[in-house]
Amino acid sequence: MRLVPQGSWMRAMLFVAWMLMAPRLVGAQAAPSMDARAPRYTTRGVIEELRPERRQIVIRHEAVPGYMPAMTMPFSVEDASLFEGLAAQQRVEFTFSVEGRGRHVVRAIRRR
Ligand SMILES: [Cu+2]
Repeated sequence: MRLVPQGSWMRAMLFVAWMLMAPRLVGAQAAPSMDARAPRYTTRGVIEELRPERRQIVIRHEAVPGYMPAMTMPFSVEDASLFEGLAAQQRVEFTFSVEGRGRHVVRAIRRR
């Protein structure tokens, strides 16, 4: 390593540190929510509509005791692989988490 004046070396180190940290900071903001404390519920329903381009599944779901009555609503999908093998009108059992701002995210889903 070439010897450089102290000030330049410090600046270089700060720059390297910034380069290492920046992608993580950006990643932390863009990363999908995965709060381990987010409440999760499992229920059953029927797929009304698949919206892979919007990362959504509209499900007519049964009542979720203590949380919400039966209704048709969109759920977010962060893991696109969950769409595989699904089709409209399928009966499913699924687990979703309740994230910030009332976002409901499908965490697991299977045909029944
Ligand atoms: Cu609902």
